[in-house]
Amino acid sequence: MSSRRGFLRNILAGAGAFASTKLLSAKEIPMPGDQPRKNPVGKREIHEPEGPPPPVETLDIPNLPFRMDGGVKEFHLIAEPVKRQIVPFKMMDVWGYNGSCPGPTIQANQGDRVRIVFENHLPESTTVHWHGLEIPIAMDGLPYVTQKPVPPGGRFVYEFTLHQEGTYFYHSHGAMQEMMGMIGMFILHPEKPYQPRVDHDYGVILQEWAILPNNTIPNTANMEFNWLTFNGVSAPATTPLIARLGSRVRIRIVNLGMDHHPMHLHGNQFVVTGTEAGRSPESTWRRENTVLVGVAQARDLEFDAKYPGDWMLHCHLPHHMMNSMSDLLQNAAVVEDRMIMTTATNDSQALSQMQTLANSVPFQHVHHAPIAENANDVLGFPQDAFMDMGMDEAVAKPETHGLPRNWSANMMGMMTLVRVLPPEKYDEIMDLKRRGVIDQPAPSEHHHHEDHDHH
Ligand SMILES: [Cu+2]
Repeated sequence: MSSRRGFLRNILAGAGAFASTKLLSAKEIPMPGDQPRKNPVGKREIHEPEGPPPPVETLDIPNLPFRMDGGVKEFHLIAEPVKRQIVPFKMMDVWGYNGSCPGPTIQANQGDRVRIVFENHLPESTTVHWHGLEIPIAMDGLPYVTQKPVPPGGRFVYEFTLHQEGTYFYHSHGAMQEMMGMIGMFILHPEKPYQPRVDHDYGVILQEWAILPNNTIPNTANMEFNWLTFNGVSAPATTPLIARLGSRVRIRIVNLGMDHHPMHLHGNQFVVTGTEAGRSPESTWRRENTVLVGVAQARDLEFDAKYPGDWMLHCHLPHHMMNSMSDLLQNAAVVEDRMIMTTATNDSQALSQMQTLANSVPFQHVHHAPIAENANDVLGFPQDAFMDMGMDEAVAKPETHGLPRNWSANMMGMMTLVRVLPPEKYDEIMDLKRRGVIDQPAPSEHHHHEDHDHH
């Protein structure tokens, strides 16, 4: 019980750290589109545009603060080892920037002069490449070709003018370092606000990792990946994207890994309004609900949030909709060569497996979904039967407020919820966020599975 409290405290401390980062950046980063707004291309059906466009929110990742030096926006970017809790029961030792993996989001405006003072706190040399930016060759971050590698303890000053707009990213130009997590988003807000205006603007970085049981360090040479993340966390630890009913939503998705990810949104159609090369002309927008985000690509999606509900956004590759359960099996006699296989083939095995996990991490869980009496007589069983792993309490945050009990049981891998909420529900969550209140799901009775009886 005390360890559970400690765990919640850690979560709270983490949330506080993120909150303060957000406050800092909110103060330091001017809102895009300061210029007066014209009412554009006719009337929107469901809402009237008002105010400047919102800043981009890369949930679970802070913004990189800056200071003004004359007319130059100066950022400090530090490459360093980072500990990242991917889900409540799994920690990763990865590399990133400024204590975050992926690195903090850089937001600037089209036309800005920026200086990025880069320091290398890694045990090996590195550089920073600005993916898609049209900048002088000396700033391109290609080791030996455009600059000397930045040695451990060394620094390099990148400085350039941004004439583009859109969704970009920065990354190390070493293949293994990329797979250790060294990427961050770089948002260029347009001089003239995009039309139509959006009310919510979210950023998501897709990554994948190969981490063996009882290990915390990604195997960067591996070709099979057992952990798939949005902004450095796997579902159900991913923070839901919150949207007010009747608003327009943009989601910017960037992919750096070994696989392409078909990203699917439930219950809505969106249009792809931009790529890694910036905004696309409206004549090219087409309706889709699944968009392939290839390696090194960015895709901006927009849709009108007119259907209330908790709509899932996820990679549709089946293996990217799982978390490695092999960590569960550390005490089991058999670990199959399929890293994601469960060794449980019946009720009591599955329940004791769940109890093992529940004991190792202080979270409340519930039982798996019902199975047939003769399940074990059916060839192929089990498939999804024992994958359910509810952990509502351990991943609770303001954005999960009001989700149905055990919502987290089927959330795994590259997955999150887009919660389209009526105004009063939306305001309630915004209020919880402002006050930094962690939502606590209704408690249910504690028990051990040894005492479990069927119901
Ligand atoms: Cu995928």
